[in-house]
Amino acid sequence: MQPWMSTPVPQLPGHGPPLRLYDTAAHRIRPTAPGPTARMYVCGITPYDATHLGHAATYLAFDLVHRYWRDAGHDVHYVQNVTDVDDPLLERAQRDQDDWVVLGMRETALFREDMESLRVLPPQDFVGAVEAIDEIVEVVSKLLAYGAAYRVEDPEHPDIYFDHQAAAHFGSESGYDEATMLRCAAERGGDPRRPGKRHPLDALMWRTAREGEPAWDSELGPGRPGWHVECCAIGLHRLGTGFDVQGGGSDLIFPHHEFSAAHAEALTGEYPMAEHYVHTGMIGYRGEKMSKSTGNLVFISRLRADQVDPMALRLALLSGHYRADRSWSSEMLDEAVLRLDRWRRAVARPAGVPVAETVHRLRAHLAEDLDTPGALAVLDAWAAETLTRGGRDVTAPGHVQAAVDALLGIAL
Ligand code: 5CA
Ligand code: ZN
Repeated sequence: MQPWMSTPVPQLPGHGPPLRLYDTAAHRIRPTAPGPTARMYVCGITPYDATHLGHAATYLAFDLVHRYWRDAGHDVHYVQNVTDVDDPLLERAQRDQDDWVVLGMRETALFREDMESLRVLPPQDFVGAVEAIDEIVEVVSKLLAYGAAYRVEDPEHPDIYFDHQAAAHFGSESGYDEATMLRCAAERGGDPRRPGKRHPLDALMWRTAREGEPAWDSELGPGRPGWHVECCAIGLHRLGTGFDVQGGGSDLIFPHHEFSAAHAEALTGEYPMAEHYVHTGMIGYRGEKMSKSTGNLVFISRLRADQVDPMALRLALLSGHYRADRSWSSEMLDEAVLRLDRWRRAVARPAGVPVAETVHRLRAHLAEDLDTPGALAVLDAWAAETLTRGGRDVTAPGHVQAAVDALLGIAL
């Protein structure tokens, strides 16, 4: 698929410390250590509804990773998928008597516009499940041949499942016990009660064709892919194994990322699929997680239509820490509008207070697990001093403007 347009990223003098991120699998903050090209896979949208603030917050967090690595001198190979064939998309299309392909295309187009307006740097590879069917079939076929996948004993629908015991490190990504795994699987797209499986946890890899559902001919027989194998195949095919970051919201810790990692281990014999598993907190609204199924959504496109400055929106979403579950409120946006105005007035001054220390501290906060509240406070202090004391450094406003753009993605 075509990704969205990129915005130019200013080059800043110097570098910050290596980026450290919380790794779900290790239960602690660890340094990232990418090679010349940093490799990141972030789970993309299922395009059956418009992008809401929760999605946006997640992609903004990984945009900061992308930007920090670029600032540190790395190239970044960033891959993102689009789950453009899956149950929720098909169900929504049927409910609205819509064509599922057109629904997916429409919502993906809107997502691109939303990302561009928020100045999220695009992935290098933006890949739909449908365009990756051949890659997915190859993975499933190999896992069947290795005995890591099997067909359920159901003559009508001999669907293919992954035997979770085929990966020696199964469970190491989430760290969950079996009861928690079973509960999460039931809540998040799994089917623990499906008869004929070797174990209730085993996850669907290939769903044989059903009346009225899309299906692709393949050596596995006509059908469509399961969800976890989609991200495993798309990621491995482009990044190889042992890439730097696998990312998404905390709702993907289990079963999605556990199974993608387990498929990859059973397929390649190598472990781990990703050096860091990075998960964002959930954005809530009116007391509940913002989700398409709950319907308590605030859409980015709606806010854009209401003339909300996307930079204020970006700043509002960055004002909390990415790992914290947090609630959206319109006051957050009001505060961000005022903050943005103070920063803009300060960089519009002909001179400001010196910035070397400011940029150093800004980088240091971001390097420590993307401490955006700390980073924003550093900039607040510079803006306040420049607005009250004035300052004599004529290069300062330009430097701050470039740093805020390069590292935080905010155009002042
Ligand atoms: N297509 C799959 C991933 S392969 C999927 O989960 N799609 S999604 O549209 O449901 O979510 C897209 C991304 O937004 C995922 O990374 C998900 O974890 C994240 N996300 C969903 N809801 C929220 C929320 N309320 N707050 C923060 N992130 C969220
Ligand atoms: Zn995914």
